[in-house]
Amino acid sequence: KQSDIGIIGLAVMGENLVLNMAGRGFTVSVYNRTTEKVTRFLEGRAEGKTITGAYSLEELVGQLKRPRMVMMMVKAGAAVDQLIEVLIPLLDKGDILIDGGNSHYPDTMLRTAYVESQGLLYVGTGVSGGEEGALKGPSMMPGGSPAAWPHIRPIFQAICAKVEDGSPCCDWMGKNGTGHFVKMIHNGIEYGDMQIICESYQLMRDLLRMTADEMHDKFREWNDSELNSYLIEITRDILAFKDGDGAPLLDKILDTAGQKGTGKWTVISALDEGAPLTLIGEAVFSRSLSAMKDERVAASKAYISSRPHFSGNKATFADDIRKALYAAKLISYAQGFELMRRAAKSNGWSLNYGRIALIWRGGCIIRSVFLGKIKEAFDRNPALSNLLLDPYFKRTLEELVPAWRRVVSAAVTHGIPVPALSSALSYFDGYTSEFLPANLLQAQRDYFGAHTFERTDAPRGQFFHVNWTGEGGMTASTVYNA
Ligand code: 2AM
Repeated sequence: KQSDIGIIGLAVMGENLVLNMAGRGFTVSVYNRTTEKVTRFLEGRAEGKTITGAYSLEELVGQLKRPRMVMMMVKAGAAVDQLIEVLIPLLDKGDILIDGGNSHYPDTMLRTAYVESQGLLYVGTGVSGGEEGALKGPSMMPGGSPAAWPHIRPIFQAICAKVEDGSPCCDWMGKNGTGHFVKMIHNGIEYGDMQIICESYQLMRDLLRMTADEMHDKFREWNDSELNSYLIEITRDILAFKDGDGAPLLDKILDTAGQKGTGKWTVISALDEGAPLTLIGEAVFSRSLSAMKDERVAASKAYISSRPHFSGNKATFADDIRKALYAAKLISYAQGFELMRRAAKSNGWSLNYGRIALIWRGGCIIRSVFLGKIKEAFDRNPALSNLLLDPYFKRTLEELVPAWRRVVSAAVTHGIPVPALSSALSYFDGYTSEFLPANLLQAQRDYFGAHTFERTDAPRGQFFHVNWTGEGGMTASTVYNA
């Protein structure tokens, strides 16, 4: 009897995905480079399930139904390219190679073209939800060769998370690198969500001097509001978690953040696309700053700060923090979706933004009730250019902005860093400004580099150069828009 799918790579994500598939009634063949892991898996967690082991790639391929589906769950990078090279000669026309790892989307674009040129189909799929998601139902973002979708769909939509109405948190994202691109954006948004939660926590801890238990209560309240989400929920639980001695464990965790690089990729892609992804950018930089622990300790001694004591009403201010958090979240998602829109345009993709919001509603780390609002916004207007122009976003932001300004003002006055909350507010103020000071910027560029400018009293697209000093010539440099 032949298997429905073959999985290569029995690390945590691979193992859990295999168990998830077997639990849904699929037959799965498994292979791992270090073959002892195959035996250990078969004799352990896979025992008694519809899982078959293979001890070579040839054996794995030989165990599969046609068209064969081979899913790689291996380390991103060279391992994927090596496996592709070995697998191509073992597979036949129409067989499907799937990369379920955390690959960078430009790699997936190249690999799709290469594998397609060899007569096979290629899929790069984002899988989000961590270990538990992989086992119980992840959010899945596949993209690549469109002809592969009807074949992988029954398995992927069976094993993925479901929204309350039963909709699967997995859908086809589009051609070549779209799956891994959307997963990358998901991770960037995750960085942003975590950062604004952390800034809210710091405001409560350092400005309002709240205890862990008091903050736990706040996050519990917030989780029952429109902020309801996985990350708020785990923050609530983290604040309640006590170490062996009964003190909050959180207070004993060193404040230096790590990162694996997907947030950085997102920000690099924003810079490449010219998309103002300010909140996620600040989230990435905040992790970098946090990692400079020794320097921060030294600087904190060099600059003894006299941070004024908070004298306002703590209860109302705590509620203002909730509002600032939600407002910044709206901005972060508007920025993230704007980046997707731009990347889709430059790569010739047609992304379905409502569908992406729906896929993120369940299973993944950024799952939240709020994503339903984004889905509704794109249902109302699939061509929506920026989420901030949607009526729900507009109404909600108008309601939140006064509290958001109070929070940022108080943070600045009291010396509490709020890079994400404040830069998002500046973005909002800039986005909603008819006039920005870029007139001066253009004048400066023309002054020193003859870069030319457009005039408010002339048609757009007509460029002027002025001899600012009376010395340089009247030769304008070539117009460019970098
Ligand atoms: P291993 O158990 O033999 O190390 C996560 O590291 C997973 O990727 C593991 O299952 C690991 O196999 C696999 N992996 C890493 N590099 C690989 C490669 N070059 N070829 C095949 N599998 C690889």
